[in-house]
Amino acid sequence: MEATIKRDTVRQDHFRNLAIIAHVDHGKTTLVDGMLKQSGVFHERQTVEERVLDRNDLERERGITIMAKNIAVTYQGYKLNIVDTPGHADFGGEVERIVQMVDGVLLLVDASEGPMPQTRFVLRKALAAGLVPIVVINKIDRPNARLDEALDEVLDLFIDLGATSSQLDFPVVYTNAKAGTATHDPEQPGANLKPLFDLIVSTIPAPAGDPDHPLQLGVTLIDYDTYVGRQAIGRIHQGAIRNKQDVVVLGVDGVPRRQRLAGLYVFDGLKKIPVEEAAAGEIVVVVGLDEINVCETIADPEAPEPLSFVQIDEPTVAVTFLVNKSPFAGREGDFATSRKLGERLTRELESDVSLRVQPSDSPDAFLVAGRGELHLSILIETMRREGYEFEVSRPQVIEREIKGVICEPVEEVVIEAPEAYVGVIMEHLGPRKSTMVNMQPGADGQVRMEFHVPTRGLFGFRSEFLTNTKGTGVMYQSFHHYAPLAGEIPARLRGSLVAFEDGESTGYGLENAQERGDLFVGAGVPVYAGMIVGEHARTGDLAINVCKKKRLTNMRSSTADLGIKLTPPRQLSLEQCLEFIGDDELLEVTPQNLRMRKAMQPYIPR
Ligand SMILES: Nc1nc2c(ncn2[C@@H]2O[C@H](COP(=O)(O)OP(=O)(O)OP(=O)(O)O)[C@@H](O)[C@H]2O)c(=O)[nH]1
Ligand SMILES: [Mg+2]
Repeated sequence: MEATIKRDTVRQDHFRNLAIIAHVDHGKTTLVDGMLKQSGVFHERQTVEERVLDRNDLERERGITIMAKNIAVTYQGYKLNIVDTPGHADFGGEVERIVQMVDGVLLLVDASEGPMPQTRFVLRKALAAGLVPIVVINKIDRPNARLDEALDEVLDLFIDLGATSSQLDFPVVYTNAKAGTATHDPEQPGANLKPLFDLIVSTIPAPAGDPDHPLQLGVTLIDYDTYVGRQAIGRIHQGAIRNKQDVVVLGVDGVPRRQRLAGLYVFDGLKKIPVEEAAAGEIVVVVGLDEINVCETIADPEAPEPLSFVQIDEPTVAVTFLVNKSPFAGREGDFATSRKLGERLTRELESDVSLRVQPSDSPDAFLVAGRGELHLSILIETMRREGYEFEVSRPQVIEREIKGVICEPVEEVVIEAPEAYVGVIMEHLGPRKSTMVNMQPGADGQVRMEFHVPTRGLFGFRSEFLTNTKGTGVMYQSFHHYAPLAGEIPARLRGSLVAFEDGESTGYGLENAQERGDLFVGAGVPVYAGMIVGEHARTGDLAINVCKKKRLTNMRSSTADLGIKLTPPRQLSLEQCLEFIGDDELLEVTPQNLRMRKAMQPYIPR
């Protein structure tokens, strides 16, 4: 938004607007807990759950932040508007927008891990937006914390990203977010977060903006509330805004829309409190502008002038969403039509600017592009919980022509694993067209390796990696650059076990099937011809009759099943299903079930 704002005009001295950015799990949301607690937001005896901001179901289940969220605390007369951001690479789009709302960032770095791929990504965005950084070395209580190395690596990262000399002069504070303590000297343990609060007030500049200028409010986040409807969250860059006033919304499409505010709020602790007026520098919530989207400007009707928003990185991965056409279609979901599917996907676009939805040649299929498999799988999971049923195709990477050459996305992958597994990791990454860029021994026999791998080559790698390292390895990936196509990458080696007719799986049928591979279903499960019931132990598919009943002798069939020993089926998660399905296969998603099937219909076993 630099273009229209002179950051050095009038400053709103009692505000500080900042975001907390970091790689996934480095402790952002936990630090917010501490800041909320120590600024007296909760009553003395109130029990507060951990990571209180991660309140949506999927966030709590997965222990990660998916959506950025605002809070505000008061410290010594200053109002600190703080934005917690997601650290997972797939939700990097949130961070890209938020840097436009704040003047400074807390760059959190885990003291034992040091900077990781997403640290680089978020710091690059923050530096490019000209934000003032404070480096927070967190988790200093961990036994393998290495404060000096971590800090050195952060400094290298700043230099590498071309930080200006004043950005390089960043202050550092050491924290234990879990205990809620900060200190300037790691030898002297802190007692509370006061050193951090003081640093925020003294280093992050007060927001610029002239309250007498015509209104310009940049919308950065959208929230919903069943009570008040659509809420636009953004910063007032210039001027002031009054509740119930008329405004003009300058849309991304360039068409101005005149509308009236129905409510105006500011953040206070975890809450939004109604106000009659707010001015430049403040971050506000605006209600009543029905169609409002992110990256739009709310402006003065007399002198409407748009803010310029920075370009958001393009999506790298796409899946096709299709109307469910499996033999079980329409049985389990509340919304299943092409119209419902299209409307829901379009709605998602309004709040998620890093997503793209394109109609396809068929009215029943939509191409949905996002930042990564998790970005898309969270959307799939959210929709299925809302009652939608549909099918999705295998994820594809989005190629792009650069200077006449077809290029594909390449990810930076950081792997940490015990030394003993280096061989097997290399063996599996090799055929995936990876390039090793760094390898160094870490603490306790661990090795840290950095690779560049085409995004395409990483599909299906994670589960293989976890198996190969017996769950001891960690792996992070983040989009790095586009490069010319790397050549052919071998597809999944093992085929699918495919049910051969409609019916219900039986112990007897499954017992035969399990000799041919790993099963995904147990006994008594409704199946249809063409449904994938397991992974074949060899290449190529195998059609198999899992509904077969033992010919009745004089025993009843249920008793006949008693002697059967079935290995418990492998339950694939949504992400694992997306990784498993091949080009000629689909994943059927309903509120109750995930089923994989051959796309061909009717299914004719070969
Ligand atoms: N030992 C220790 N653990 C911490 C500290 N800070 C955070 N943690 C733990 O680290 C884990 C991740 O913390 P979060 O606050 O969810 O991390 P985050 O950066 O918000 O993660 P994302 O939002 O998913 O990127 C949690 O289990 C925290 O309890 C710390 O200072 N010391
Ligand atoms: Mg978080």
